[in-house]
Amino acid sequence: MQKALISLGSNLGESLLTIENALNEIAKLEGVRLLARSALYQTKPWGFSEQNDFINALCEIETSLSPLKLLEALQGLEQKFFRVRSENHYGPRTLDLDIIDFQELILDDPKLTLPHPRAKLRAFVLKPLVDLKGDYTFANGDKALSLLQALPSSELEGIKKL
Ligand code: PH2
Ligand code: MG
Ligand code: MG
Repeated sequence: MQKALISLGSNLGESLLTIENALNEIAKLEGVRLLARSALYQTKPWGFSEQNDFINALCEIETSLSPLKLLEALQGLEQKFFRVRSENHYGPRTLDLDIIDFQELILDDPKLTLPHPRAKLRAFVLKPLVDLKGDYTFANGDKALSLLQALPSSELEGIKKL
């Protein structure tokens, strides 16, 4: 069994409900056990500001799946929640499930980079992570708490625990 972190995000439709339902669906995936989940956060859009606020959360799982099989399973769930992929990499979505870290693995696959390359820049990932795991250390040695403290204060002001 291997541990992994998954970030959840939504800013289209009934986002609060979507994130709660997605957490339940993750817990039901074959080969996946939900170990812990964060609170929900309302967060200002990152990367592309002309869109609604997001609801974000983070969970920790234990899994027997490989990283790419886990990615497939999560993309299956995104489809189930009617996600339509658009040109805009940072644009609105009903459900986004990103693998943030997977055991001690460093991976540079065209389909999946681990740890998630932008997690270190995102308060909406780091804040729930620090709440859940304290000063978590990523597979590449990065420390969640130091990264969070290094962010500009505007990033932290943009997220609100619900
Ligand atoms: N996801 C993005 C782009 N921007 N901003 C917030 N606040 N939350 C997200 O989950 C998010 C984002 C691309 O996946
Ligand atoms: Mg994402
Ligand atoms: Mg994604």
